[in-house]
Amino acid sequence: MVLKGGFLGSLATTFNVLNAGGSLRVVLDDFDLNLAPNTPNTVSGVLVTSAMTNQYEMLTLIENAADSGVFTGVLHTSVDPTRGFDFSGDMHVQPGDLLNVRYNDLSPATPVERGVRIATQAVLTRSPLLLFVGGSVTVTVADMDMDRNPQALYPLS
Ligand SMILES: [Ca+2]
Ligand SMILES: [Ca+2]
Repeated sequence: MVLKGGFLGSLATTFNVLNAGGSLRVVLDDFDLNLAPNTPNTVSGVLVTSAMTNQYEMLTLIENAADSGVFTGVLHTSVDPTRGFDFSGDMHVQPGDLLNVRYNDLSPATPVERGVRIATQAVLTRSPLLLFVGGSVTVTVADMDMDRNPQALYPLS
């Protein structure tokens, strides 16, 4: 493979936080991989790894136009706490998991990475558990995704 050389690839994902079971769209921008200007090229070698189970999935990306150097691919996920088969095309994820999306650019020789968090489901608790007429109830929402600023109390709306 002859590389035109020198463009450092950049990776983007549709979401920084993905719902478990959702599909993650990955975009790689590296003009070096546009080997034929008159036809869309394909790129395999974008590796996605689950931090919780260490399952691997390899994405094949397709150039979105004949001469763009921009490649897109989709990773499907399933809500399943067991480790899925590597390279099955279906990443098993659970809430709180962290997916690492990695592409090893050959020119320049530099790994490019992005992290995508799997959303945690909010847990509702109330206190007291038994209500009496005229009493008050406190509802607590525990959801790390809502906490955009860990230094401050964040108002829910
Ligand atoms: Ca490159
Ligand atoms: Ca092309």
